[in-house]
Amino acid sequence: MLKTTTTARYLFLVVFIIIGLHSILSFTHEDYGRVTSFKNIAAHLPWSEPSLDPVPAEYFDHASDLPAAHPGSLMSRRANASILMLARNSDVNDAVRSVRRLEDRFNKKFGYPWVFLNEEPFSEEFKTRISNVINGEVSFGQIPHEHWYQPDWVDEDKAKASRDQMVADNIIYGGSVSYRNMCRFNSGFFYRHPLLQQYKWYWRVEPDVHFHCDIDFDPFLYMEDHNKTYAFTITMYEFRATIPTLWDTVKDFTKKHPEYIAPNNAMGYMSDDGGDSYNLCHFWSNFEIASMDFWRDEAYTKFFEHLDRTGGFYYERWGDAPVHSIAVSLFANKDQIHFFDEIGYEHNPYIHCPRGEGSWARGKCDCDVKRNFVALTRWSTRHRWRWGSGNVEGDIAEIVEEGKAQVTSNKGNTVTRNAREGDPAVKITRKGNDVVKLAHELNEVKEAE
Ligand SMILES: Nc1nc2c(ncn2[C@@H]2O[C@H](COP(=O)(O)OP(=O)(O)OP(=O)(O)O)[C@@H](O)[C@H]2O)c(=O)[nH]1
Ligand SMILES: *[C@@H]1O[C@H](CO)[C@@H](O)[C@H](O)[C@H]1NC(C)=O
Ligand SMILES: *[C@@H]1O[C@H](CO)[C@@H](O)[C@H](O)[C@H]1NC(C)=O
Ligand SMILES: [Mg+2]
Repeated sequence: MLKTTTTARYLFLVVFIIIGLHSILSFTHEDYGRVTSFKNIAAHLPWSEPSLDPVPAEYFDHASDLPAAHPGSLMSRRANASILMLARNSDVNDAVRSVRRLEDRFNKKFGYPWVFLNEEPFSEEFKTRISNVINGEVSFGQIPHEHWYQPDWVDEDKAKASRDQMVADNIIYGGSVSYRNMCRFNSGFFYRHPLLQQYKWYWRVEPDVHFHCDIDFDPFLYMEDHNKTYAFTITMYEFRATIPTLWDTVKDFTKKHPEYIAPNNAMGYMSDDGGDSYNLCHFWSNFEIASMDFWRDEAYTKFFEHLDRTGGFYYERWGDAPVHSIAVSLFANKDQIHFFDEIGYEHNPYIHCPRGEGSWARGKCDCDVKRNFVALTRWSTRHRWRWGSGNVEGDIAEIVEEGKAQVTSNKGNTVTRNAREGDPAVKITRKGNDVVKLAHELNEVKEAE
């Protein structure tokens, strides 16, 4: 595990350099024709860690720098964006809490419009109580019937048998049809709602989530200016039992449509064997800031149709998180996926608390950074490394910037390496003996093929 934020920053730097070299090498040495084959996507175009690109200082608001006083400054620009919540009338208390928290920490300053969606008409109580905690614009929409309910062509007997089996297997939400409706809607329909047509960007918010820090910058503008498509705060593993055939369905699609695969995709994030199997990694989609135009585009539209036609949203229990994550990792370039370290976020039971230098204090965060085990450690340990001419590989366990790094072999020998300036020592864990290498020795690294 990474010890400090300094070492974490180093890791990203090292990964970036290594990947840069590797990309050049693999492009010059390999046969271009193989690039479009699914199996080889990751081998040619490896995933690098999402950069820990901090949001630049000029994006932050300063108390004296109000938009009215400084027309033309960043604070006076606005993105074509809305904040979106899907909720039931019965969610009203939790919905109000989320809204209040995001208004306090972010939106009272920025005033982005809220959109609430529900497959039923919102109650007067829901509308009144939500409107009471929002200063700006808010609208409430009903979801068209055909965007929500299980389609007729889905074989209900087959779907029911699979739900019953999932209940017997104790799979979370395994017996719920409404949960499946919700996952399918969030995968392929929300961005088609008439209330959202006028917007490009959305920020997805759920009932009873927490925003732990002041967000004194506009994440939409940051994304627009930096050519980002999709942003997340937490990443984790999906339950395999909910998606038994999803990956094969994805592979069918990419075989038919290699033209949609981004040249510099993030396949390496989702697969440890070059695309053969899915490693279950996904962005936790209860938080998303993303471009709806990506979902509206031809690639994702065809992809969603392909998935939907199999009935997997009902015969299994495909979640919108793996569906979105797989799509964005394949059809967007990896630089277009952004990790917002600055946004302290919690959806029970997981939390992301900012760890970038100075972010926690600047954001007046109320979260405990020690509870923060999910996001970055999973990114960084996701990477496998090879070195030398053999086939040895392992996971990075620690980067030592100064002094020596030491590992003990199975036979009890200790191996040490002294970090040099600009060339940290890297501890790598693997099945046999752990090893320690200098960063420059990892330049030969190849991703799993
Ligand atoms: N209108 C409507 N919204 C729903 C329905 N089911 C879920 N949602 C919303 O869809 C989002 C995800 O549902 P959740 O129940 O939070 O699912 P989850 O985040 O996987 O699980 P939790 O751990 O229970 O939060 C939330 O914004 C819910 O309010 C439904 O049947 N109707
Ligand atoms: C906002 O984005 C949507 C979707 O891309 C687009 O249709 C609309 O014209 C945009 N509005 C403005 C004011 O740019
Ligand atoms: C944004 O990224 C896309 C995909 O990588 C690329 O085609 C486009 O040229 C980029 N635009 C800018 C302004 O950098
Ligand atoms: Mg939830």
